[in-house]
Amino acid sequence: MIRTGISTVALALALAATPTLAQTAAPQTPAQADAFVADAEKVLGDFSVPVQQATWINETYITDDTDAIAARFGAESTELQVKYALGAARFATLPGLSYDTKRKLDLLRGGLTLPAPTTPGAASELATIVTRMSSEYGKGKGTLDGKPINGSDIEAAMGTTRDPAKLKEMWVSWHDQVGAPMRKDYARQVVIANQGAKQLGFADTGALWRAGYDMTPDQFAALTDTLWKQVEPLYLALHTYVRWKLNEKYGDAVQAKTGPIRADLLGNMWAQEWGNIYDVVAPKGAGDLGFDVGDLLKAKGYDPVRMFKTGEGFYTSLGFKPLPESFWKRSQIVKPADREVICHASAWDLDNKDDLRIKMCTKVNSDDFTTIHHEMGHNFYQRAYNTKPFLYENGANDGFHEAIGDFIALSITPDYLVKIGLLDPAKVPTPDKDIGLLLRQAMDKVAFLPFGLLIDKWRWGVFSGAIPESQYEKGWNDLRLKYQGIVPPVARDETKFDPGAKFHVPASVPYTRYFLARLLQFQFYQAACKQAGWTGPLHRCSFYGNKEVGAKLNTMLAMGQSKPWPEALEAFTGSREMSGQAMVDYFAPLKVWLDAQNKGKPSGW
Ligand code: X8Z
Ligand code: ZN
Repeated sequence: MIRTGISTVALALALAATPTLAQTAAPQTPAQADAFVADAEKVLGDFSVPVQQATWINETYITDDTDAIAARFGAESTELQVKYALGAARFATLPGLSYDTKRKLDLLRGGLTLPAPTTPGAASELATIVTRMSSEYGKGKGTLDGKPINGSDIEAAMGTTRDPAKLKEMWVSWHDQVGAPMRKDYARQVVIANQGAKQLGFADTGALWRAGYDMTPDQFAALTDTLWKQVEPLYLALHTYVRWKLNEKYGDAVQAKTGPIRADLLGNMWAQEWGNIYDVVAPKGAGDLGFDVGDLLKAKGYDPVRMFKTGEGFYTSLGFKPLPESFWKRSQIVKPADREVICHASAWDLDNKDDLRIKMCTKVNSDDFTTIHHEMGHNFYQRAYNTKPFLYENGANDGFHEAIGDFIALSITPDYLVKIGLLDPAKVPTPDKDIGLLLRQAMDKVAFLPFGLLIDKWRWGVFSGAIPESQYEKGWNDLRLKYQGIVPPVARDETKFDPGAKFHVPASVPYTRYFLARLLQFQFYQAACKQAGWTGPLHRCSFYGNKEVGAKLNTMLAMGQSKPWPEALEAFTGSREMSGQAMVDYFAPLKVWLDAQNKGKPSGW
């Protein structure tokens, strides 16, 4: 899977604050540092292959045995990474280090997501807990009409069901049956990982996560707040409009005209993307797009493999080499019928060279068509940097990794759908349908922003102790209300654990990356459309087939994490700043329209 990114400045600062680490052991020479890094790179690179193989087998065939094997490899991998992280600390203040050695030492120190302390047994206990939570999530079931329903089916059903009682049943059963049972394991995991983070010189695990962005953890937290402020008015306008429409559809008893929105009405189990209820909010006339990508795929008889081939076709049109033969043999494209797997989509490079794979439980619908482009973005990124040294084989920061495929998918415009034969040319929405197109896009992209931000606000709070174990559930619901303006369909108490019902919490995947990616993808898209000489409305631009854009993109991707992320951003966009402005520009016509619709209506919650 995707390894995490890292910072340089932050680590140096963190290190300076921990003299015990910096001052242990005798002084070293730059040549010894070079040798240490070379050894680390070789050993960690070699060991990452069997670790990934064991994890792949576990996630595509969950049994007690594969859990045990994955946990064992996970523990060994953590121990090894911790050993090198602690070793790297000894060289950090040494003068005369080369640029690459210095950067790689910093990467070694901050490269763990869940460190364990060196206490015997700690890494093993942590790995066992993490594997258990992740597998329990994979096997998790909710109910619909009283019957069990698995994760990928319930996710799809939340998108198509419009009966509030059934939505409530699915929401409550999923959160009660999947989230609540992991509460104790999660709390224990926090304790162990925090001990590990402290031993590495970080205040807590959240500070370690925030250290991966070429600035200090505090600076990074402040940056995320600044970025949110740029796009918050857009979210507020969408929330106001959508709440009104939900009230029109369901009436006051289900969705009031004021206050927060009921979380299960938004077409997604986590209320993170709302595009599935576009039919509920579409304005008359201007909102009738005349097509839905999922319906088009079904009408043309697409199956999941053809959806994948279509996604690959976008990348090859930019000049990227087709995926290797092994991709098609080894990927898990649909849910196996005879065993438990983790359905949540992920992209892998098992040998850090060209053993690229995707693991999905693909359904023929619009969400999964986008997800295929998303996952392939990871694979093409991994391949672009596969000649870099092992420690540089990662995204410029983790937000970049998450943004590439989404940026490509922004080019799935009506004209593009015509080009690939999915949409009848006579059905291309006319310019008077632009608001509908933008609103459809905003329901996914804009709606996501506060969710993308709050998952790690919660985890940062949990790791720092600001949200104690006795208030896990309250802390979660407070943030959901504050940032998203949503409430659960039924009252929750501290016997529950709703964060555990979202994949990335049990699987320990940091989430701020997706918030950053939501903004970065519009920066990339705006830049690509400019490179392509596009002069029309931004949301109608598709750079499909543009080899110059592809070549320039490849330059950024091939850098991996060899340089601080502003350099990678500059290489493709000319800017060194992450910013919400490109997204604001893209949705500017919609904002004007939403403000007009919302006039005189209650806003906020
Ligand atoms: O987890 C993912 C990808 C795998 S990296 C499918 N995403 C986030 C989510 O599903 O919550 C993509 C969008 C946000
Ligand atoms: Zn991803």
